[in-house]
Amino acid sequence: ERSTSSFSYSSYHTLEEIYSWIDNFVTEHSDIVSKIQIGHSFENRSILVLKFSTGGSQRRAIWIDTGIHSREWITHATGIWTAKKIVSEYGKDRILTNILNAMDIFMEIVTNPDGFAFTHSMNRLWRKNKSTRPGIFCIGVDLNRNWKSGFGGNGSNNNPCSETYHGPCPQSESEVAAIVDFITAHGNIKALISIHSYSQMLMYPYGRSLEPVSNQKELYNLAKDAVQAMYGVHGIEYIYGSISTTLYVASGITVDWAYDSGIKYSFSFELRDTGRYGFLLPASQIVPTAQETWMAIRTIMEHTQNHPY
Ligand code: PAY
Ligand code: ZN
Repeated sequence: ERSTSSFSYSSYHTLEEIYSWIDNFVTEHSDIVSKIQIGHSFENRSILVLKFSTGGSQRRAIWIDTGIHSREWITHATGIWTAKKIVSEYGKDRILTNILNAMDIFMEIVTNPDGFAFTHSMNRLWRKNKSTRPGIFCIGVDLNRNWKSGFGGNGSNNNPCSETYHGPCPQSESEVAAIVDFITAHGNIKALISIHSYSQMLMYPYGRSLEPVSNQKELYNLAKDAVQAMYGVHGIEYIYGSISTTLYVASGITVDWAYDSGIKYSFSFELRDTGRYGFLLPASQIVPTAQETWMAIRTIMEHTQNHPY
């Protein structure tokens, strides 16, 4: 791709296409967007984060990641569309403009680059990363079971051949360690949104147990507002609640770690659909999915901005 104006936001793309889109995007919007390399994957690919900032230093910030599970292609596509939306709405949409005048936004679009490359070359339904270890026959760790919070607990698997294998120890995977190091060093991330598919859900911690978080009422009400805003776009229904009570118990996940690290606005999405196409969501649904998701993300960002802590 030569510029982002010739890039199709309604198609799925390879890793190379996305990485070259990132370079063009940063060049075209260098006033508010920059690219940060936060680490390397197991197979030594760059792990990239987009930073949206209108100034200041270490401003309060929102973190958004997509594609931690490589087969969830709608999430990368939604992330790309969202990045473009942020730059085009800045200065137009009052709410987004206020947010970006006070806070930064970080977006990691390809959170599992090795797995994503593999979904294009060999196995469309690959979920985990691609790490290998001496003496272990099966490949890959589930990056959404490798976080410190509740590591090894219910809804994670000790068997390296399992799709939910948690890995040998917390943050054993460079893809997870890169985020932990970045967010910890930043120290001012106030909301985290981790985007998966599919099931049409908006959820908050905990995944690891049925125990309610201390601001569960606030998160419930915020999720309700966000889901209502989503519904208004195309009439698609999302259900909401804690992960353990809405989906299933899952331990060692991103949002539990974020919440336990002091990020009290931590959410995960499961985007479209509810199973008809599942991970193989037709490209014709990329833009509508991204449009409705944007309304929810905007709702969460606005609440975060209006409730400083
Ligand atoms: O969103 O973090 C979350 C919940 C836990 C997800 C997980 O198992 O890691 C839920 C699944 C996912 O998005 O990976 C749901 C999908 C449909 C799946 O792979 O089963
Ligand atoms: Zn997932």
